[in-house]
Amino acid sequence: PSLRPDANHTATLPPLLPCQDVPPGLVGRLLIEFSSPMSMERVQRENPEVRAGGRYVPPDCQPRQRVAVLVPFRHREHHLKYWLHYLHPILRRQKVAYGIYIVNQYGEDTFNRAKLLNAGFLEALRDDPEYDCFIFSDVDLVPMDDRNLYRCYEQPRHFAIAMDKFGFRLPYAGYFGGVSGLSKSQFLKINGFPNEYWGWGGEDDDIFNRISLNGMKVSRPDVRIGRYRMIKHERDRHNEPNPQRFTKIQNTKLTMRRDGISSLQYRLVEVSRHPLYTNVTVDIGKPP
Ligand code: UDH
Repeated sequence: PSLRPDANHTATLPPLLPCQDVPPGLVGRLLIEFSSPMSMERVQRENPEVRAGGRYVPPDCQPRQRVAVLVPFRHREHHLKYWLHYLHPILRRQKVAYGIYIVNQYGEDTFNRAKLLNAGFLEALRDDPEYDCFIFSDVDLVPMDDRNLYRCYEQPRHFAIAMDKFGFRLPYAGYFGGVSGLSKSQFLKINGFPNEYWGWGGEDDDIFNRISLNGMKVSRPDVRIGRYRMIKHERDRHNEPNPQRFTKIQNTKLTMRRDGISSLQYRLVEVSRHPLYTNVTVDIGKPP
């Protein structure tokens, strides 16, 4: 008789062992490029293990965390194909139990990355209340090493520490942009992200301030492992640099308790399950 009886008898299966702290199938440094053509059909064909809505659970071990990967988004379909092409296999090798959420800003008003991510946090939890770890990733950033483990840590994590566009170095000590991760309790402790940064810049520094002001420290991978390639692009329309960002980041201590997940308001426009991701379109309004 088989050790793995058919579906009618799964209740008798022995429980899976916890996934190993260092997953055994990692390959290390990866070749990442964005010049060969990519299609969503190809990415779907190459990732049949991913379930509808971009969900995956390792089949051979019991994952320790449930990870929602949230991507702020508008009009970046071309980047999304590459991002999904690279990220799904990496997350699978990392033995992550995950769901991918593309948090799409409705309409054409000024972009607001941090507010989108706040909305994504609540919508992911509504989709699956079991998520206990949240990874926030720009759609144009792909890790160059699968030892950069997409999970949550004792302290809030900054993953994208060595991007090609910054010469594979941190641009400044308090940089928290690009890709970051907080457990549910770390996220709630800082009252989530600020909702009041419209346009480009500053929201990541505000989040860094929130973490420090709440007695936490940013944790980071080794600089040889935290390397990223960014898909080159021009500045998007309706995401101009925000001139208020310099004064706003001086005031995090005063604003963080009133501005955050506790004060978030938005209108859910649509949730749709695609083969490799869940699209969540939200109307987050416009700057005052
Ligand atoms: N994003 C969108 N759509 C937008 C704006 C931003 O999806 O219209 C998301 C996307 O996930 C992106 C992230 O927000 O990766 C961050 O925005 P960004 O890529 O514009 O920020 P970055 O700092 O680039 O990477 C700034 C403009 C650089 C212009 C350089 C011209 N040579």
